Amino acid sequence: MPDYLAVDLGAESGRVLRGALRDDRLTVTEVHRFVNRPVALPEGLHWDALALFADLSEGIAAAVAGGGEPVAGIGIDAWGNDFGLLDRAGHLIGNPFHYRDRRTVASTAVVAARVGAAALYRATGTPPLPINTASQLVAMEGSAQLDIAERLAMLPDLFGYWLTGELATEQTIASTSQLLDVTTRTWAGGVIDRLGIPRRLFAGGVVPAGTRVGPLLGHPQVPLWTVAGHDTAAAVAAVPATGPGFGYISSGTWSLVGLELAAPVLTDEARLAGFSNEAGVDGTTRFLRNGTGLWLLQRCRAAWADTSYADLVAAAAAVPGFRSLVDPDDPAFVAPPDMPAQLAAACRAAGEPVPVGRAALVRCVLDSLACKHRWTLERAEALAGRRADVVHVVGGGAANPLLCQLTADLTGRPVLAGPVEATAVGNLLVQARADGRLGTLEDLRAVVARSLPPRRFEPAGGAVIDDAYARFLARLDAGDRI
Ligand code: LFR
Repeated sequence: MPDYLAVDLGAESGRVLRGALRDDRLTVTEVHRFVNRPVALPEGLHWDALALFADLSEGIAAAVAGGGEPVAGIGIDAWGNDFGLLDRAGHLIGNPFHYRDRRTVASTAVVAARVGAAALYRATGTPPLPINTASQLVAMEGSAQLDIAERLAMLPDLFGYWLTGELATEQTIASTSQLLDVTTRTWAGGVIDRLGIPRRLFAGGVVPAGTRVGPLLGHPQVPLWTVAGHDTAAAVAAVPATGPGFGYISSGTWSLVGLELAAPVLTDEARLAGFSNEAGVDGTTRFLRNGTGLWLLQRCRAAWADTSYADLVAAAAAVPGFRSLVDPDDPAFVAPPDMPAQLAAACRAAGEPVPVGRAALVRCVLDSLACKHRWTLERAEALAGRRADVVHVVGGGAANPLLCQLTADLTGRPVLAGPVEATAVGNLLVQARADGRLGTLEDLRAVVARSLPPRRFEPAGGAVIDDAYARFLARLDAGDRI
């Protein structure tokens, strides 16, 4: 029985993992891990695409040469929105920008104004967000780079192109652009024209997850498959749900909180509440809101340098909860130079007690995230007219027991936590299915539930929780309070 390789790129690190599917159980082993270090240049914040490619290539070479079962495929997933531009010779033009680069602060409103906010949402299912590919391309208007660009490659597709020489644009990652038609899942030509973005960039069309792209240049016996190229789509495909009535939180740098639906919700209410209708595998819609997640904790840990997540979370569990609450989506948290100081400043400005010490700050972050998880889940339910009986937490946050317990307490639903490696698991299982070894999405999820059973957290409930949530609501922008 052959194995599969997943390249899983996250904002903090990248990994190459090997997946073995035997007797309907998946075993995942990490082969190679590397840091993802964004680079700030005077003209903007970039991803180091060449370093990422060198690292992932090294991981693939080690996995293919490493003995054991032959490798029958490889798939790449990454965060959304970001892209490289290729010139007419197929060469990368400049360094891909990071979605946190500030150049889109003004262009996001321009995008909405050119198409009309409501029309744009009905066409693409995506609300105006500065991270969107559309906002980035409009910010590049008139640049020499855009002038000579012939094709746009979303990041996982760019790496796939470098591995195989073939450029295929995968549907789930394309749906993070705000340029994909939410109904037909093909490029939204009308929107692209209204935005003044050159149509030629999108000439190649879009293919679904599970398409064979071609053999790897360095390893001709190994094919590249499109998987769910968007990490969140891969993670949601790997939710070990046993029935339809579930909510999910893909919890990492971001908290993606939402529901899986058969059709998009394109109402003005959904748009104004900031919900996206992202493409999932098999025609599903990921109706979710893109919220700030463990980024707050990641930047605190980076500032403190000498500590581990496990120690910080254990310390936070030992201090009193719900003392200080902030809105994780406060724009001041997007890219502050000093996150602990920014959190303290936000508490001070809101009249909340300023957390003293690391444990209290981490507690403030996790309490606030759990409150925002509840707000987002309830909004999703109200907008979609569907209730979730359980909440699946997948991704790095599933390894954070305090965050999972708080999320159960706040949402009042059982939380089923795991797998932590959901993105890689989704990536691997989409390949195995494309290779003819699995059937429906439910079959994929049953494999996950069998192989990596989730940990259950029961909600506690009580007056403390209700009071905390009422205080949290007062911290939100007036338009967001419900
Ligand atoms: C999560 C994620 C989110 C996307 C954000 C930025 O890793 O892919 O879905 O909104 O990163 O691209």
